[in-house]
Amino acid sequence: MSPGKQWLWPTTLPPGLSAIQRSLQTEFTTWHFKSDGTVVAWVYPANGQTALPAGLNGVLAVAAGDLHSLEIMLIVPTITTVAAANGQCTEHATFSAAVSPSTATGSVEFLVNGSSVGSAPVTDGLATFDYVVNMIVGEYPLQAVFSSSFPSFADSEGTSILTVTDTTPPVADVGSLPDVTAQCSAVRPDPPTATDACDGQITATTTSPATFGQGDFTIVWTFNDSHGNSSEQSQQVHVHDTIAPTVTCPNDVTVITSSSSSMVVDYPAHTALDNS
Ligand SMILES: [Ca+2]
Repeated sequence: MSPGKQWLWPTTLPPGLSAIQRSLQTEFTTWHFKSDGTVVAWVYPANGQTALPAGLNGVLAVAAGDLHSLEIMLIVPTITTVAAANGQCTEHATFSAAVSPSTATGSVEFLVNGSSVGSAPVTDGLATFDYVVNMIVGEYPLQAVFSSSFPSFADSEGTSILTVTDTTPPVADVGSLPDVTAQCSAVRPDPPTATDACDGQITATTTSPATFGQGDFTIVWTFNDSHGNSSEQSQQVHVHDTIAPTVTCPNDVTVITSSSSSMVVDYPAHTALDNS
């Protein structure tokens, strides 16, 4: 026979019974599921108890009473929904599995790519699990396996797909880059790095020239990940000659003149050195 017409929880128990997990009552019969997996039937007013029989397909137990023989059928819950919020490579994804009937008690184990990643209890027909993704971009099979804590509910399984995406650009490793200052000219500094959740460390690229003359410049560094996301970081270059030339005076020139009026004196030109 199929499970009964009415669930009663709690219900009045026959005297002397303990460890009753749940009871089911029909028009003429009440039977009780014990936490050790046995079943007690309570019928007018005799009661009989039996352990779980082996080899009966879909039958949890048979309990004999005074007027009745009861076959307790296995209730097979179904996982109606398995969902995974899309996850980024090293971020969190939320798995959920809806179990029907909602009275089913137990837990749902989640498996990604065939490997168990953890389990969550079923509450009001729903199990949710926070999964820290540590995988490359792609699609992975997701399984949800319900295991009942109550003997009249069978295990059940549902499947879905975990989609790991990358929509997050790389994040620069330092908040700001130091200015480059020089008097005469400057060489473009080494490129900075950034860290990406999916690609790891990324080295910047730029279209700025390799050297800079006099003036103020902005180097725009670009970090590109392998999934079309990018971020930028700028660095200032200031090249200004602020040092005046240094004059070197020639040595004194001493001449002996035979004229009292004038005399031509030759001396080398003055020179100056500049830092540029
Ligand atoms: Ca990325």
